[in-house]
Amino acid sequence: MTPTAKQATATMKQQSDLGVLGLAVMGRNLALNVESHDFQVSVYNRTYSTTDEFIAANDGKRLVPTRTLDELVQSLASPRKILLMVKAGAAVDAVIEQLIPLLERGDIVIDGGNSHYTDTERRDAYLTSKGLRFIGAGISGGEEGARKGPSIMPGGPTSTWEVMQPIFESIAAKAEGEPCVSHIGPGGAGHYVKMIHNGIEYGDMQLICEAYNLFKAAGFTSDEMAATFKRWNEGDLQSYLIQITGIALEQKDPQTGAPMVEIILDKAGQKGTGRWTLINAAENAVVISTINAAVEARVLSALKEQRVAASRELQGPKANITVAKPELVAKVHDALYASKIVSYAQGMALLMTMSEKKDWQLDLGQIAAIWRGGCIIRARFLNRITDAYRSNPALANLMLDPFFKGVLNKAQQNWREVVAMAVSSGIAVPAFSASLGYYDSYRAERLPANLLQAQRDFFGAHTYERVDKPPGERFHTQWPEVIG
Ligand code: NBP
Repeated sequence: MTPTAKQATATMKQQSDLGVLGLAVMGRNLALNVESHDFQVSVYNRTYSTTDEFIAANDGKRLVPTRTLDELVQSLASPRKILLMVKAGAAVDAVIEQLIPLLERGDIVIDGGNSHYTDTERRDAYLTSKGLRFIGAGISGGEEGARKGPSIMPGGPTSTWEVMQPIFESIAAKAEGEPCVSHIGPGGAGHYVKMIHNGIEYGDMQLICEAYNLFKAAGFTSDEMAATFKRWNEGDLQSYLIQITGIALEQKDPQTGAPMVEIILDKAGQKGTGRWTLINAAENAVVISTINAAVEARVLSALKEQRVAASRELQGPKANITVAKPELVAKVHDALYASKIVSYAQGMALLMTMSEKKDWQLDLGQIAAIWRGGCIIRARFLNRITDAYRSNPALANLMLDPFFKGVLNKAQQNWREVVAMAVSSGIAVPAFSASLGYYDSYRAERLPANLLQAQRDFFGAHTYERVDKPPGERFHTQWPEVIG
């Protein structure tokens, strides 16, 4: 036995503070994170060899391997706390069914996977009916976050959150000294907020890709682009995604020496959380056009073979970006920053709508605060969102906050020029232009919806309101008959 192992064994408790069920990438790293904060962790994986390997690789740590679920449950201090880190979907239900007969009243099951919030609500009601307690916790940050400090979005009853709080707060990332975790709300609120986080992540990534695409069309080398993103990471665009983009762009393919990103096939994958966000936004009539554009951009990218064929059939202009490079960088910076603000404004509007609908009482400022560290969208600018909602919790739209309004007003001219430049060069910028379209629609005193209402009244007698009469009064016109 190594000295560390001896020392650890000496401090082993009879029963563990937490059980982690599922030892794939996330589970094993979270178990190590919890253990490193002075907790004893029991671990279980359906395939025992994984548990065995994990324990062998982490000799001396306060980890207790368990071979069966019964052993796992028996190894835990009461009330038992079991963190499920299994594949989202049927596996979560299967594991819950197996655990129920083994657990006692008041024990806590935490689902830390990427579950759909409606599944979480269903499981919450089910476990509560069995006298058990349930937390649906969104956990963001991937492998590294899980090990070193993720952003955690737990939903469930306040009393259950309070039991979990010491563990969650110690393992979460810290941003300016504050743990990136707080109680989000009841039921499925935590997993819902994680879903919106992922939707926003899709938007952020696509906006960065559009900036890259414009730079490429303007003849930037990948090293020039890397330097640009690195510089941006020092300023108001500072974020994890900008940082990793700068690093990725300077990597060279060891086989060819070419920039690594140019060797990677332009076909994006997705796991579905972006699509869930779109469906939910549509169900609640909230516009999230930037995230929508981002999800659709991934879908279109996947049609690689069709795109290659169409590139020979469908005509467009030759890219012709003549703006000097430093000027282009400044303009694209503004387009990216403004589009990002719009994307967050849309995401926050969706959070606010669902909060009201479900009476979750989400604290939008606090949600932005716990996204500042650990998670994929971590960024300096989230502090500004926190400030915006702290000074006005009823803010109708983030774009109207004095700080963001100032940025948008300053950036809007460059933003337009970038979108115009892209359109006239035949370069698709779906997220930049969707964001600008939202901005221009939202700030339009009068939209062409008057004509739309005329059309609806024409073919369906749907009636309309008049500009010169009180709201709510409905009118109908006998429109001329259409022949043929
Ligand atoms: P996976 O999502 O790849 O799931 C693999 C784990 O699930 C293994 O431990 C596997 O056991 C277990 N499992 C399955 Br599959 N079916 C099971 C069943 N019927 N009963 C018991 N165990 C079962 O793991 P992951 O990538 O670590 O992700 C875990 C969760 O965290 C997911 O919901 C994921 O979406 C979410 N998440 C992942 C990331 C990431 O970066 N990977 C980031 C954020 C959130 P086995 O070894 O016996 O097959």
